[in-house]
Amino acid sequence: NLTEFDAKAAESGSAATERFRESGKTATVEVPKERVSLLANEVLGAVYDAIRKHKVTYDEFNALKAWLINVGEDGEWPLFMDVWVEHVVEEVSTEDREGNKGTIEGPYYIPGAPEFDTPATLPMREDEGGTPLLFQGQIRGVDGTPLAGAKVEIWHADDNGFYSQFAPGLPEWNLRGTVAADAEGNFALNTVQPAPYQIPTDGACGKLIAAAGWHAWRPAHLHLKVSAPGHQLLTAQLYFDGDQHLSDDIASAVKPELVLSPTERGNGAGNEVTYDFVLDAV
Ligand code: MBD
Ligand code: FE
Repeated sequence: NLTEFDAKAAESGSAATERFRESGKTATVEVPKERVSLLANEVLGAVYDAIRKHKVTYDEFNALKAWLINVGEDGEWPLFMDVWVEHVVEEVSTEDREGNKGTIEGPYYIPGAPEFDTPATLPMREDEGGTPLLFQGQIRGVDGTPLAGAKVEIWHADDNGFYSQFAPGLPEWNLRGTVAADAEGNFALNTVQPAPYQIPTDGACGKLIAAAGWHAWRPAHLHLKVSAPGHQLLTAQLYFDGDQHLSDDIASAVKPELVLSPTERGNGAGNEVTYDFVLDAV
């Protein structure tokens, strides 16, 4: 009987690769020839520049080749892309928004989580670890109008830093859910505060981190997708004040607007925090 502590990079990686293939994200993509050529030339040009500038050796070239092969074998291309590339794509694709800041989706989103009306409690184990957290807020348009029909999808790691469906031994939808807000866009949900998250250290991405002398940590975070009819989908993460990795997230996905400051509810009831979302119209 495997537990979440038996999580292996190659298994969470291949689950993430499989999920990406099934996501439909590539189904409609057709990038024009001119654009492929432009971008491929520019990226390769940047690689040639680095090789010349630093006089890259054959040993280094072969080490890179071997490592790239391992990224694929470990299924870690989704992890690599989301940790080291997605934040800039997110930045340029949302630069015109007036409403809420968002941030990267990351590799562990799964659509179709169980649905609840507000106030909700996310699916969790009877003895789920972590400080209980009541998370509530309102979803509005940029003009301040409360948005009827709004939904908050939320997914996050447990108190040990593991995600359901990507580590063994966890209930299928643990700490994942879709919460329907009320007619005024208000939502409230009960969960537990996640722990800081370390990306798998035993796969190819972990090898790069160790070889470069970096660290593998992300600050503790809640992942969210907030939606409402007639409005742009907001993909975001929320972090916690005082987390030591807010300033050195390996995935470069922290923004100051996305940091929560929960307060104690008293009587051992855990913490609570209010955070409102503002969505741009489509
Ligand atoms: C995560 O949990 C995550 O959110 C990102 C962006 C990358 C790896 C793991
Ligand atoms: Fe995450």
